[in-house]
Amino acid sequence: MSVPRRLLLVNGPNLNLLGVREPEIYGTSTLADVERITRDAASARGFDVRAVQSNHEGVLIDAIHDARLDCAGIVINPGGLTHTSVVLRDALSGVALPVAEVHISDVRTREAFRQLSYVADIAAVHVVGEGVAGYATAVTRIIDVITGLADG
Ligand code: CA2
Repeated sequence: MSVPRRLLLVNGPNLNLLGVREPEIYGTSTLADVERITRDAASARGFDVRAVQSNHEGVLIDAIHDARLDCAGIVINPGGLTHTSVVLRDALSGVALPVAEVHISDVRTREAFRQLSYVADIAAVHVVGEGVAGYATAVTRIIDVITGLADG
């Protein structure tokens, strides 16, 4: 079976507030901007994007499970669930698609609790601290993994 030319973009809890609160940390771009940046980067490589953002963990898990049917990879900013959620990690490893983990801020230089990611060791691509442009980086690098141009 051929590989679908589609990515799932997942944005976790509170990322709907992008551009509305805490611009000093997360910038002024909105979630709509993030989705456009992601679609444009994917489109440049002949991929389309299904985007989901939710403040509810189960909605994210269901979207990840559904990606198994028609997506070739997942670009995810799990938000605060990065640092807490075994459930999200299990969903990602369960579908066995290549994963790119993105963080807008540089989590390596913030509070100690942000240094732990339950997703990091199952992700093929990691992008941190590039602002919302990091989503385009993540798309390019995960498509390289999907198409065999890189091994992550
Ligand atoms: O830097 C990132 O992208 C984070 O994943 C963002 C999460 C945070 O918990 C992670 O440690 C790092 C927070 C998402 C909430 O986003 C907001 C945006 C604007 C205003 C308030 C929250």
